Amino acid sequence: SDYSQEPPRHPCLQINSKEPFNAEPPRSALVSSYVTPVDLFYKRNHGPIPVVDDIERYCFDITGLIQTPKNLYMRDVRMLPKYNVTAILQCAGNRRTAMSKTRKVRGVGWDVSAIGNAVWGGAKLADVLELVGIPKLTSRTQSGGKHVEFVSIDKCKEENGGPYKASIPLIQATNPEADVLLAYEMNGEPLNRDHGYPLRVIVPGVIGARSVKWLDSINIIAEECQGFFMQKDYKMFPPSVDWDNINWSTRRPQMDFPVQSVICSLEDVQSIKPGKITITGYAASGGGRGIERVDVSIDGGKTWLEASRSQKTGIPYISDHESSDKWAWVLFEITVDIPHSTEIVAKAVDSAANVQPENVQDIWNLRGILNTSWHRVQVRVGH
Ligand code: MTE
Ligand code: MO
Repeated sequence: SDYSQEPPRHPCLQINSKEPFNAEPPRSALVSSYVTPVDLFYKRNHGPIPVVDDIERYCFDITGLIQTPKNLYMRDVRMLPKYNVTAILQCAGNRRTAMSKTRKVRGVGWDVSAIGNAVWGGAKLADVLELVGIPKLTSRTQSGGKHVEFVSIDKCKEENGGPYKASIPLIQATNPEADVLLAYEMNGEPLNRDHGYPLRVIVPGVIGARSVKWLDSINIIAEECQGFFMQKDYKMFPPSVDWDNINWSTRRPQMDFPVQSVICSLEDVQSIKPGKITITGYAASGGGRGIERVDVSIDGGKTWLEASRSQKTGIPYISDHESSDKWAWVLFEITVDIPHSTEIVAKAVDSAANVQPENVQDIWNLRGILNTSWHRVQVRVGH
C-alpha cells in the first residue's frame, strides 16, 4: 500500500495506528465545543487516503436492481436540495482500550474520543435515489427487503486490496426522515481528504463503519453487502464467543449505536485539589433516540446526581425531537464538591429508557466493540 500521499494532520491527535492512519483528539478537546472542529475530529481508516484531484471528472455509478443505471457527477448532487444535518459519528471501537483491560480483544485501541459531532452538508440519499426511479418511502412503499450498498475508492487489506464497502436497508435509504446523506461538506467547508473528499455517506444514528467515505458506486442489491466489514467484523458477540468457536454467520451486522456517555474533563486517573470541580462530558444514543438524562456519581455508583445537559452552546437541552438535534450529542455538566479521593461515574438514559450497562465484563466481546459501560474515572485528592 502507498502511504506517500497522506494529508497533513493536527499535532494534538493521539495516533493509535500510523498506516492506516487512526487517531483521536485528547478527550478534553471534545467538550470545548458543541460542534467538533474538523482537524480534531477522529480519523478512522483502513487503507491509504485516496487522491481525487479532478473534481470535474469525479463521478459515481448507481447500478444493480434498477431499470436505468446512472452515472452521477458532483454537479448532479449539488443540484438537489442541500441539507445540513448535525450528527455524531462514533466508531464501534470507541473505548476499546478499556474493554481490552478486562480481557484481550482484537482491534485498534481507542480511548474515549473515537466520536465527534459535526454539521454534515449534502443531498439526501432519498433524493439521489429518486433520480434513478426509486420512489421515496411512503406508507405504501414496498422495498422488497432490498439493500443499498456503498462502495469506496480506497483499498484495504481486509478486502484483499479491494475497496471498503457497507450497506443499509433500502427502506432506510429512501426514508427522508432517516436523514441519510451524500455529504460534500463538513462544518460548512468542503469535506477534507481524511473525511471522505469529495463525497461520503452519512448514516445518522448508526455505527461509523456504515458511513462510507470516498464514494465510488452505489449498488441496489437483494441481500445485505457481503463485504468483510459487514460480515466478518462489526458484529456484536456474547462474552462466551472467542476466536476458536466463532461462527460469524450467527449474528447480524451491527447498525444502531446503543446509549453512551463519557466524562471528558477528567483523565482515567486524575489528581485534583480538594473542593469544587465541574465535570463535563458527552452523551449520545443511536437510532434517533434522544438523551433523557445523565446521572453522575461521586461515590463509585452508590448515589447519583442529575447533570444538566445542553445542545448548541449554552442552550439547555429538552429531550424532544422537535426542538433538538436528534442525531447529535448532548454535552453534560455538573459542579460537585470532592473532599477526598473517589471514583466518579457517568451513565446516560436515552428516550427509550435504555441505560448503559454497569460493567464492561458483561458486554465483553472478542472484537471489542460497543463499550458503553458506565464511564469511571479515579480522582486522587491531594492537599
Ligand atoms: N469508509 C471508507 N471508504 N474506508 C474506511 O476505512 N472507515 C469507517 C467509516 N467509513 C472507513 C469508511 C469507519 S470504521 C468509521 S468509524 C468512519 O468511517 C470514520 O469516519 P471519519 O474518519 O470521518 O471519522
Ligand atoms: Mo469504526
